[in-house]
Amino acid sequence: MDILKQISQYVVEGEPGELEELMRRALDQGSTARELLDGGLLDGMNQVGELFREGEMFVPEVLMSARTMDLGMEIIKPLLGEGDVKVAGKIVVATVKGDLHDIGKKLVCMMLEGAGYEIHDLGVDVSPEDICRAVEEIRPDLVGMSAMLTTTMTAMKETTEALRAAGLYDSVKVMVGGAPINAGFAEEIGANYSPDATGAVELANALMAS
Ligand code: B12
Repeated sequence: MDILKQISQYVVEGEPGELEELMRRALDQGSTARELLDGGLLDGMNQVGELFREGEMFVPEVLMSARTMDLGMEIIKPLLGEGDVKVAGKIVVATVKGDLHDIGKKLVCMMLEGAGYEIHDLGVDVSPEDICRAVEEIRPDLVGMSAMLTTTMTAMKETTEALRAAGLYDSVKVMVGGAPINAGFAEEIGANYSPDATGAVELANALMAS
């Protein structure tokens, strides 16, 4: 089996020890962080998503896969940002209230950090009030919100409304993303959308320039 397929398989099976060893070996042998991310880790997580949807994987197994994916991302994190030193802007990022999914958000943070942004990651299940408080304290250029459940998308709307009510909305630009989110929803709530982490960097750069 080729190395990328094996990495993806370890994510599906939730085997962090094996994954770490193989990823370090692959990097030693000249694979790039980007190759391991796209062809290995993300491919594995996509398979997990399908198996979960089909009822062939359950929450405890998905958690093991998530932990394995996390470890894989930690290994490549220092390599993705190599070469960038300038601070492109400050971004507050959070998974919204009621939502505990953070793999995609972490990936977005990693890519933005790699592109030179100063990231303030507030974590998961973050209320509109806490996001407003962070915006007041940190005074970021951008706010990024992640939601993976259709039931938590509404918390994004509540957050943009809370930012407006607190008079903070005009001082930041808001980006949103996550599986149930689309451009139409983003526009409706006064935010900007990108479907993935690479797009998030392009979007952040465009928003900073506008
Ligand atoms: C891993 C996972 C979990 C893990 C999360 C672990 C963790 N630490 O994150 C655990 C087991 C905890 C979990 C729990 C639940 N989950 Co879940 N989970 C998933 C799964 C399989 C993968 C998500 C993932 O990490 N994908 C990989 C990452 C890299 O992709 P991503 O998150 O989409 O992020 C990318 C983009 O969306 C975008 N992006 C993300 N955020 C942002 C933010 C910004 C600003 C931007 C610009 C872009 C952006 O960029 C990212 C990188 O490219 C998905 C299936 C799926 N297809 O998504 C279900 C899924 C999201 N879960 C689902 C469900 C139902 C649940 C539970 C309710 C299950 C239960 N019965 O308990 C709970 C809810 C817990 C809660 N309150 O949040 C459903 C949601 C259905 C829906 N429409 O609402 C899904 C779609 C599975 C399914 N098909 O049924 N889950």
